[in-house]
Amino acid sequence: MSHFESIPKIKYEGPESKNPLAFKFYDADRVILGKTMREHLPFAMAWWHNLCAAGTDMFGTNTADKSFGATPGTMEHARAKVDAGFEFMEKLGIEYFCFHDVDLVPEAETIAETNARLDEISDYILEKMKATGIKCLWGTANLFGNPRYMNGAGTSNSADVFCFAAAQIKKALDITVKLGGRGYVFWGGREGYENLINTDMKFELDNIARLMRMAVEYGRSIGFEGDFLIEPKPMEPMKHQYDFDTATSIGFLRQYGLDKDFKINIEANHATLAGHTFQHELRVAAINGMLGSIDANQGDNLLGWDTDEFPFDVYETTMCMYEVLKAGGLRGGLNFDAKNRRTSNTYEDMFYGFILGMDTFALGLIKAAAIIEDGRIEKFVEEKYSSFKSGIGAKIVADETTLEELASHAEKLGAPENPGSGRIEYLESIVNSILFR
Ligand code: XUL
Ligand code: CO
Repeated sequence: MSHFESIPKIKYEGPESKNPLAFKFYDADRVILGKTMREHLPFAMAWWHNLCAAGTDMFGTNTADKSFGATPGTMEHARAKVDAGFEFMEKLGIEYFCFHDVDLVPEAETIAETNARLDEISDYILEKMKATGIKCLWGTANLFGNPRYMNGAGTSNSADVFCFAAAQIKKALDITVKLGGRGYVFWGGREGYENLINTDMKFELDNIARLMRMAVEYGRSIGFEGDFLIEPKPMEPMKHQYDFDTATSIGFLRQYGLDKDFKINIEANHATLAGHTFQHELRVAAINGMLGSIDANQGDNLLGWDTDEFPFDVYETTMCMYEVLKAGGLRGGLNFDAKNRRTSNTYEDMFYGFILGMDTFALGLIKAAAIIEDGRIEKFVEEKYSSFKSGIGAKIVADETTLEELASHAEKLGAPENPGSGRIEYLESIVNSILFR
């Protein structure tokens, strides 16, 4: 049975096409810098936004119908979501999906019953994966929705709640391994605090590190070879989230000896909430060898929360793909952690969202490759630091000098040297001339 009968397979028709159900820029087999677009852009569908969320917000209930012909809260509905999800991904040529445990099945009264449901649905998903070639990018456990997690999961004050979290992680890892997932994500849902007045920050951080260490030990013991990933976010739902940004998360991982098993999953809208650009977060991860995966979405400059919009800002995706290309590609993929606006409430809108997002990243890839091929920006940056290529600069970089030698070098120079223009406006105009040619 088809859930999206009126929607054809989405094809590439080129920038001139006026067909709303066609790609204008995403041409899967087109080769860019030696790899196809499909290889550069391992797109994934987020089970939660696409198949579960139906428009409920703080002020009102669902506007969209995600029942897919079944009664929500039943296993029949869980299976219908699998059918709809695979049909959706096939029609768009999306090759990966990501899930939380409770996106797949309704949570039951007991852990044993929930786990039995997860076994059943993952069998069904596996069948679909075999039939279509679609793969699992990453799995995770939802450790924030249930009221038991109101004070956190790995950072909860309750040892019993900590054990519930462990049980969910264990099962989510089982399912991720069963489905061949490339990664396992820890987004610290309620791992943070509302107020330091009632919080033992050091205790909470030590504890969540313990939970992650046990997850790594268990995961490796059942044959999980992929990356564990932290997905940083500075705020929301907690006022302060411990995994504030990439630098903070890397510091945490190194402090607790978890950095060999973990990488970072960078979400565009989380970067901007942290007061960074998306590009900044990618660069920090890349230079630390921690660039794992991307949650592809976009925030809103006027709103201070996580709006999870489908990306349409080509400048942003260009700078993202510039970082990804320079880092040698992604280990993970590009998961559209994005949802339709509440007012875009039809099945067609679900497709329009992905077409927009995929085209925006395809354009970003094309333009980032063009910036690299153009070479002027990279050449400028290279030359900016050229004083370190010879003379005293080369000695500094080779660690072959002392503070005394540098001081006497400076004394001989007399007046301080002008370090040279940063040429920001010139460089920005190069980006524009490549974007809009
Ligand atoms: C929340 C968020 C999550 C994670 C997975 O802001 O991004 O959906 O991606 O738990
Ligand atoms: Co996310």
